[in-house]
Amino acid sequence: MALLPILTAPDPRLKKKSLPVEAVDAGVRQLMDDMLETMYAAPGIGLAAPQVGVLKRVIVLDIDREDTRTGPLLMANPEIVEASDDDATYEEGCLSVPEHYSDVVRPARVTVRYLDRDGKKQDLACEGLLATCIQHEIDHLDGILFIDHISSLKRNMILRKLLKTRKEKERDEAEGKAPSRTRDQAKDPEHAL
Ligand code: GNR
Ligand code: NI
Repeated sequence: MALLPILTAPDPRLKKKSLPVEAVDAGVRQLMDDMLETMYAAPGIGLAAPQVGVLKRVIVLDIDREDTRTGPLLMANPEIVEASDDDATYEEGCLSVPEHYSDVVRPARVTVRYLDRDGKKQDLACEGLLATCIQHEIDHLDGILFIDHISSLKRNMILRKLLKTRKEKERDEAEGKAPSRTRDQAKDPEHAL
């Protein structure tokens, strides 16, 4: 098991279309297990392979709620085979768009067809947060983020803020490489100049 670094927007890899897996082999199972561990650690309720820089159609989810206790769901090549006409609105967030949340409208119920960890074909009917989350994860496999479902004004504002935060972090890290004397060290005779 391993924790994988999560990419944040804007990153060109998050805009790419992922390729189906040919089979759920040992490599894909390893990826699923690492993604699940990474998702729990984040913490999040879903994660798609492109978020960890792997452009394969693999997603993991775990919606642990009073009304929907599915346990961990590991899916390869997931596809929506049925969607309801009526919509539901959820306030969505994304590990690749940290600290930003927006209402997104999607079909309220969907049926998803996928290969499970054993490579067995499954059909799962979903509603509520699980339906929303599965659609959010499959969007990732097509290079779509939840901010692509909101107004371009709001989207561009979020992307600008994310870029600014990243630049500040990079600047702090660059300065951190040559650590300046801390206040405590300055007071300590052993660190006197
Ligand atoms: O952890 C997550 N929470 C969430 C909340 C509402 C709608 C979608 C999600 S998915 C998100 C984790 C994530 O970024 N998955 O791609
Ligand atoms: Ni996401």
